[in-house]
This record gives sequence, C-alpha cells and structure tokens, in this order.
Amino acid sequence: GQVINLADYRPTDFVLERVDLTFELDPTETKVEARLIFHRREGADTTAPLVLDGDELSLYSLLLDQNELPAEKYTVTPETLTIPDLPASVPFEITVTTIINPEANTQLMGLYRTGGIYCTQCEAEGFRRITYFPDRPDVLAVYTVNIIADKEANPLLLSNGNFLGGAGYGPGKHFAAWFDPHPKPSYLFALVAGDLGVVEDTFVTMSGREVALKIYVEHGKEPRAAYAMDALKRSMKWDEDVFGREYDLDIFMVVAVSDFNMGAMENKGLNVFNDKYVLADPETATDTDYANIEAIIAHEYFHNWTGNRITCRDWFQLCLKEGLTVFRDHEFSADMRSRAVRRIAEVRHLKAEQFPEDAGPLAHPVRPTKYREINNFYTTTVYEKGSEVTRMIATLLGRETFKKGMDLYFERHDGQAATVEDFVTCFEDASGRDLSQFSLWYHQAGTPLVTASGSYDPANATFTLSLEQMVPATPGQAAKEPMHIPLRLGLILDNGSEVEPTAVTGAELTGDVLHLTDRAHTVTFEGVSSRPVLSLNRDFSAPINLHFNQSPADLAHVARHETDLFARWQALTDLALPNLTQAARDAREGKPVTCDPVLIDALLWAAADHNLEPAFRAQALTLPSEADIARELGNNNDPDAIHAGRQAILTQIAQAGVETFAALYEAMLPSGTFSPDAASAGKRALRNTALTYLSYAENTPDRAAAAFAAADNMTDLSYALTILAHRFPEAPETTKALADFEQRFRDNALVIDKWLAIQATIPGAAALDRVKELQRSPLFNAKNPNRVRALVGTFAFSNPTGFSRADGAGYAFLANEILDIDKRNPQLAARILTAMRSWRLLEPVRADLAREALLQIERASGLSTDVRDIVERMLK
Ligand code: HT7
Ligand code: ZN
Repeated sequence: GQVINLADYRPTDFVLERVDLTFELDPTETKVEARLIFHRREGADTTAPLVLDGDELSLYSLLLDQNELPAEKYTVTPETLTIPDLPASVPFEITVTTIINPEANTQLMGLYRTGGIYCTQCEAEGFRRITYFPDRPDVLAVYTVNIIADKEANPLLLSNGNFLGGAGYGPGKHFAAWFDPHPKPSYLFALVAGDLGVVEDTFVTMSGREVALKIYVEHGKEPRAAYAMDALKRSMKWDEDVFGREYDLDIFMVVAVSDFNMGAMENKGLNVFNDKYVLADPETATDTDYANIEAIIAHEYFHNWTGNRITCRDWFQLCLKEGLTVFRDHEFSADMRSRAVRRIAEVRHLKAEQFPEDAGPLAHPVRPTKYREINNFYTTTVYEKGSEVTRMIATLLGRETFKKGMDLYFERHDGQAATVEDFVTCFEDASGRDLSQFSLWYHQAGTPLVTASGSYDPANATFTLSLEQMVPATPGQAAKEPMHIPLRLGLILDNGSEVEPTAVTGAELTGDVLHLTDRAHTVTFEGVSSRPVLSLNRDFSAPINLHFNQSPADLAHVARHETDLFARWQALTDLALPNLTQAARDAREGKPVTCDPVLIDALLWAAADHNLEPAFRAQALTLPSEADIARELGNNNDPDAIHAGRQAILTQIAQAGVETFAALYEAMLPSGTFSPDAASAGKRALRNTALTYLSYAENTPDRAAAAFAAADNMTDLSYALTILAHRFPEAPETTKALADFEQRFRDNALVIDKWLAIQATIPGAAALDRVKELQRSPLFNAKNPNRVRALVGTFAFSNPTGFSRADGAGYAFLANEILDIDKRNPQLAARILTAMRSWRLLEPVRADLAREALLQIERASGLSTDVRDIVERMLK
C-alpha cells in the first residue's frame, strides 16, 4: 500500500457515460460482464491509456466496440487493466468479463455470500473486486443491471434504481433487470439475490408520489422489522419537513444481512444493513438497540441526498457526506426523542471515542490529506467530529442562515462530486461571513484545549472572563493556528436568573455565542449586579476540552439552575470527575477513598427531582466511566486503581442514597404493555440505574436476581444480567442466570452477542480465560463479524481491568487474535486493533507489554495493508 495524497488529485482522462452490467450468479463462479461506454475528456491528453482498477480479479475476456481485443493490445494484472490506443474524440465501448468467487470472499468487500444470499459491499473500493472499473467516487454514471440466477434458490433479484422487468431464462433460471436513472459512483452499486422474507409499506412524498418501501429479512423474522419500517417512514417525512428533501425513486429497499463489516450501507435505493440494526422486538432488543435502529435507518436514508445525490470528489472528502449525515441523524433523533438526553449521549460517545483518537497516534484531521488505506479512515473523527463541525456552522450562522446554506448546497451541487470547500463556500455565500479561520476545524487535528478563569468586580459591576486556546500537536502537525471556537455561555445569578449584560467587550457575542478567534481573549461583561456563576460551552457548542477551575458549590449551582439541560449534566460530570480521579490516586496508594458530600447531594437532588424527565436523571446518575477517568488522569494509568476508586465512590453514593434509589426502583416501573418510546425507555433507564446503586448499597445479588426473573423485556433482562455478572461473578445466582439466558436465546445470534459482551466485560484478570472459553462455545463463530466484535472487540475496547491486566496477557491474546482475523477479514482486524490506540497513556509496565504485543503484530509476515497501516501508525 502506497500513500495517496490529496494534493495529487486529478480528474480522469476519460468520462464514463453508461454502465451495463450482467451478472450470472453462481456461488463459486459468478460471471460478470461490464459494458462501459467512455469518451475522452475534453482537453485530456489524447494519447493517455485507459487504466481501470481491479482487486484480486482475473480477466475472462475483453472487447473493444464488440470486437475481442488481442492480448498484445492491453496489459492486465489482478490490480489493473491498462488499454492504450483508444479513440481521441469518439465514444467507445469496452466490454470486460470477469469470473469471481463470492463464496471465497471472506473480506466481505465486493460480491459475497452471507446466510445463503448474494450481497455486495462496494464502499470504499469494493467494486473493483467485481470488475475492472474506474473505481473512484468522481466517476458518475447511469447503470443498468441484469441479474441471472437459479430461480429456486434466488427468487429475489435486486439492484439499484427502479425495476424494469424480469422473466424466465432457460431451464431453472430467471433474470431481472434494474435501471437507476441517477448518475452514481461505483461505491453506491448494490446487488442482492436469494430467498428472503419481506415487510412492505408505502410512503407518499411531499409532491404526492407513492414510493414502495420494502424491508427484506430472513424468513420468519418479518415481525422484527416493524420498528425499522416505522423509523424509515418517520425519516422520510422528517427529511421533507426539516431539509426539504424528497425521495427520488419509485422504490426504497432495505436488506438485512448477518455478515457485515459495518453498521449499514446507503447504496442508491437498496440499502444493505447489518441485521443488528434492523431486527427488534421487546423480547430481544434493548432500548439502546431501538434507538440505534432508528438512528441508522435515518442515517442511511439521509445519505440519499447527502452522499448519493451529492457525493464526494475523492475519499479525502469523506466527512462531506459522513459528518453531515451524522449531524442530520443526530438532529432527527433529537426531534424524535429528548433533545437534551440525545445530546448527552452524543457527547459521551464523542468523548469516549473521538477524543482519545484525536489525542493519540491515530489522530488525523476531519479532512485528511493523505492515507495508505482508506478503510481505516471511516473513523469517529470523520464521522462524529465531522458532525460537530457541521453543528458549529449552524451555531455560528444561526438556524435560518444555516438552512439557506444547506438549500444552496443542494441546489448548486446536486448531481456532482463535491469537496469540503464547495460545502463551506455555500455557507459563506449564504451568510456573507468569512469562514476561512473556521475551516481550520477541517484541517487541524487534535482537540483544542480552552483554559478559562473568571473574576467579578462588584465596584464596577463587571464580570471578566479570561480565555486561552491551545491546539495540541498531533502526528504530522506540530504547530497549530488559533481556531474559531463558538462557545455558548450563560451567567447565572444566585436566584437562578440569567444576567443580561449591558455591554460586552473583548470578543464578539451573538446571542449566547461567544466567538473565540484569538489565542487569548479577555472578555468583560458590564452591568452585572451581583457575582454570577458561569456556565461555559452550553450544549457542547464546541468539541473542546475545557479547563475551568470552578468550585464544587458553583458547579452544583449550575447543576440546579441552568436552563440548558445539557449544561446541568455537564456540571454534574465536572463535579464527579475530580472525585473519581482522586479516588483512583488514593486507591493506588492504598489510602481510603472519600466522596465529596457536595457531589452526593447534587446527585441525589437530581435523582429525586420529578420535574426532570427520567431519562435525564438516569444520565445524571451515571458517573463518568473508567475510560473517562483515565482520560482525565492523562497518563501513567493504572486501570485496577481507577476501577477500585470508582467502585468505592459508587458505594458511598449508593449508601447515602439507598432510600432514594429504593423509591425510584418502585416508582419507575413503566405501566401497561411494553413500548419502545423514549418516555418508557427513560423510565427503564432510571429504574435500572437505581438497581445498580442498590446492588452497591445492599451488596447482595438478590435484587438483581429477582429483577432478572421478573423482566419482561430485553432492556431489563440484560441490565439485571449485567449487574449479576459484573458485581457478583462468582454467585450461584449469576451462574444460573447466565445459563438460563444462554438456553433461552441460543437460537438468536444477536441476543447471544449480548451474552458474549456481558461476560467479556466482567472486570478483573479472570476475564481473559472467560473470553478464551467463550471462543470455544458452539455459539461463537470466528467468521461472523458481529460475534467477533461482541466477544473480542468488547473485551479489548470495554474491559480495562480485564484487557489491561498487569501481566500483559490481554495484549498478547489480542495480538494473536488480530493476526488470525486478518487472514480472513483485514478491515475487521484493523478496526479491533484500534482498541490499543491509547497504549502510551498506561503506566510504564503495562505500556511496555502493550508495545511488545504491537511489535509482534508488526513483525508478522503477510499482514494486510489495513493492519499494517494501523500498527505502524500506533508505534510511530
Ligand atoms: N457509508 C457507509 C460506510 C460503510 C463501509 C465502509 C467501508 C467498508 C464497509 C462499509 N460498510 C459501510 C456507512 C455509513 O456511513 O452510512
Ligand atoms: Zn454514513
């Protein structure tokens, strides 16, 4: 794998006008005929050869304008097909035929088989594993697809666009033809064939067109697709209402498959989903599963405009579609559920995943300038930080102007392959604002650190706020420029009311948004009648780290009086973190751990505040995770001490609040039949949070065992099982519950994933042997990405004490696993390996052992480009 540089981008020499594909499907020998009509681009070199991409391909035949091309007229390898001497000015037709083996395709890129069906995944560079092709996103063409297959085994033959027709095709076979009128890049091509059940519905668009909606799942699982269908219809309506975007084909299809490298894929008119993000019913899906299904169905649907109608010029522009589409799905979930609770969940996720990436060896800009393996750039930085950057544009410009910019973007770039610059220019043109400094968010990696301090001057009735920003060095970027940071803020008085300053100097303030543009600002608020408490970065308006030494009393004040609910949660977190870091230090030195009564008070106050929705209270009571504490500590991390300290704090809060938690546990039982809606889910969340605290206060498995026995839905059942397994791993109640769960759900692989994940995250050194034993279970399958992620991935990502055990055995285990997975599925191996991205922050003994494991991977022969790229960057 060589390095690809953004600076080397050039348009193709040839324009692709039309694509006609014919697939003769066979499990091991599928014949693919691609008829491609090209003409030379105006102004392009008239002698340049046509160079097509391939990946592990073998050419069966090659025609130019229907005549076989003699072997001396072209050169071919598995990776390229080069044809010189092509017409200078007239269009010509190339017919490429390849034979591929879907059954042998374990990478799950290109055409492969899963659960007896044929399925494709072409993003980013999978199409070149099907046929030789100009496989890059700026080559847009109109496709016709013919599929020929055995009729009995494959009653269903699907591709992009609208169905043209079908008929018998010789003995035992049939064919179907599809036409997609919208020009698209090859990464959006899809084909699915096989025997599946279907759930059908319709949607009438804003202009009155009826669209057929179809969700295909394994036979018998149709009832479990009802929620996904509902989410799809709500997504289609929302995109019309909020972004003015109408669907543009007669049919929209979703297919659920059980082997898939990521969550889902937005192929034009034919989305392919990991079945984990389609199938749900109360008995098998948790509230989190329902929320994920809603968000991912929406995300893929929203790509129809942000990604498909307007696509990316090159893969460096990935955030153009991904960051924007995540922003759109976040807004959708906020409108469907509780905005503040969704925002808290988003920020927790951003801090847990993106902040560590941005602070470690894999840090890269939202819009990178080089890559070795594009699959490794489907990162939380491109997705989630990309979404935050889009959100900041909306914050800076205001909703109205943001909407104007979006409308301009859709109007100006529809049908094009665009760049981040094109996108930003639309907002500059819509607002008249210069966004050049703001654009640094796309180009500078690293989480900015803002240091704040405030002082009140009663004599002059002024409040002065000093702010300094610093963007840390990241790989390849030593020095950074100051960024344009939109900081939303509030000054809250004793009685909870908000200051409306008579004047503000030292920085631009629009509404409650303060614009930091210099390295340092001294901002003075005039007309402040008494000492205010400052609430900074409301709603997480900027994805930054904030150093602001606020007293526990001030934080508690914000936690009680802020009008912005997110800021209230943030204040509780800021109150808890110093307690938890101190607890870790104390635990490491064998000292007793104590919890600040101010924290306990604030938490119990929030817990019992009936004006707050239950989902919010559950979030407020969920302390920062062990990973959050590790991040706060910075380096020299000892996961055992962090765990012990956090457990001690939890126990003290639980003991102090035992009555509150017992009352909540009784009060929060949702009434009536099960509903996955946000309000009922919120009650379950608060009830289960109370149950967790009670397990600390009471220190017996009794209550969790009773909850396990009484549960009538997967949220409550898996929560109770988690408490039993994590808190009382040796208790007979736990052994029994784990066995019951296994027995009850052994035929449902997605539920078994929960059983694997819960056991993989039991704290402590014994986890590794448990994981190894689970690998030998007949319910585990090393070839299925969901199973591997649930067991090996969850262990490495989410079990700090088990994975980072002091003897390094967790790291050595992961190194072996990565090498094994890499042989089948490099993308999956590379992704799981990123679990070690923060290895340098461990205490020295563990860090050395982690480095050894990484070196073992690096030295192995036959590494994929995917794993090599990650391991080398991690060791650099
Ligand atoms: N755009 C999709 C990305 C994706 C993908 C990328 C690489 C390899 C496999 C993949 N499957 C899906 C998903 C999305 O962001 O919507
Ligand atoms: Zn996406």
